[in-house]
Amino acid sequence: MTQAASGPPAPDLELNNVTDTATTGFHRREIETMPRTELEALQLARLQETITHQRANVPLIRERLEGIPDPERLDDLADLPFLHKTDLRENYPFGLLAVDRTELARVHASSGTTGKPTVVAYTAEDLEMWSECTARCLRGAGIEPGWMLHNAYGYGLFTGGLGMHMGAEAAGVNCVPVSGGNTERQLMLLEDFAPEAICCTPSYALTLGELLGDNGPQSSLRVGVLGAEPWTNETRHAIESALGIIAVNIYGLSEVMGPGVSCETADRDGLVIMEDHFIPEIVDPETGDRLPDGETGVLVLTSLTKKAFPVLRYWTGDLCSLTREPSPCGRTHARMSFVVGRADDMLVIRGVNVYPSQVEHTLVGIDGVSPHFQLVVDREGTLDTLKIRGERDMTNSSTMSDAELIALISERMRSSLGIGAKVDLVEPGTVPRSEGGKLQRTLDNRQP
Ligand code: DLL
Repeated sequence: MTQAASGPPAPDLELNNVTDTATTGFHRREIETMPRTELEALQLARLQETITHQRANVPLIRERLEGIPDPERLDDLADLPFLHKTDLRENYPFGLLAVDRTELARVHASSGTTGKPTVVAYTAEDLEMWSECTARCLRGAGIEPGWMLHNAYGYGLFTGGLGMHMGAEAAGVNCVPVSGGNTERQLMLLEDFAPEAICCTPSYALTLGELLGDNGPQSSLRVGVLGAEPWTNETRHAIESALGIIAVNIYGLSEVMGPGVSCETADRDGLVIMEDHFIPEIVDPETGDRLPDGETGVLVLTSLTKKAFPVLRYWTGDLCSLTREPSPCGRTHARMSFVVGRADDMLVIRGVNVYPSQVEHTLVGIDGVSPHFQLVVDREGTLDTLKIRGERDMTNSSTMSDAELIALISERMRSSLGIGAKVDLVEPGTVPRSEGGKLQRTLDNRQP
């Protein structure tokens, strides 16, 4: 998978050097390995149904689609307008629903950075479809029916906890609904219950790995299904060795469903998109034009089976690339790369675009440096400054002095970011850790 000229670094999908203890399984093999011609025929039929349903039930969409003929081919999807997060905000809370409120079985919401949350809703049928998607994720990751899953995603309005919980139940996996936070209790339950699998954010997996210390690699855990925030293959290596697991990447967003839009299998070779339920497109962030497979751009998703809150061409803002090559495990659905950032995560520092994932990619790969870091952006007079606060990896036997390590990090950062950054090696344990949820690693102190 290649990268767009001006974007963040191409995602590294190289496999890890860990001993595999899990092999991918299937939840709905016939669908997951369906020949692409059949899959695409199914997508077209479902797309047409979704558009009819939206025209009939959502006034805003009916207005926007006026004069646009129904797609006769999948490619015609590109003629439809995008749906943006602002559309959800402007129609808060239930203005985009395509069913009557009495038909709803559940509501979720994601906390916005400003003001009101983004609200989404599901019928009972939608919840069943969602459970099937997350069940596929768990089975594909190598989790077997009968295993125990420590579910440390937050339960509540956030889609992570309940989304994975339903998938575990559908896959015959025993789910421990721990939710986020209260790390002491999490550590106790991990030891006492001895679950084989865990799901949580990658940053929380790092926190748990650090606290488990030498006991981490010997823990009962074998598989981790981690996502909800950007991370890199380098961080994956760190998590896999700290916890002795295979760590797969799961992606999703509440506007489109929640976790389970896509997920890696135990092969860790790209995130398989549940293409019988969602059509992915990659578009140019500036022009909105479709980009070919392999190029990095904004992921745009269309739902094909949701009833309460269907979305046509939802602009996720997440930057990644696609491949439609069949997977080694026999799955035929398109795969996406790691998300390399969001257009709105990009920092412009002295005119240079910097993605936090570039820093993570460079820093976490350096021997002797821990995977915990923070970016601090300030303005001194008229000049923007970037500081990277990192820590030494105390479990690593690197013989470099602090000064040598700082010089090495600075040099690598300059060549990867194209600008100089001040590097501070702070006391181990000082940089903020995830306490259960998504971790904000960037502190931008500049005035807007
Ligand atoms: O984070 C859903 C989720 C829960 C996904 C648990 C995976 C596991 P939201 O709170 O609506 O939903 O946030 C969605 O989080 O647009 C991405 O920017 C980011 N995100 C989610 N998964 C990944 C991932 C859930 N694997 C937003 N890699 C999305 C990078 C991710 N970013």
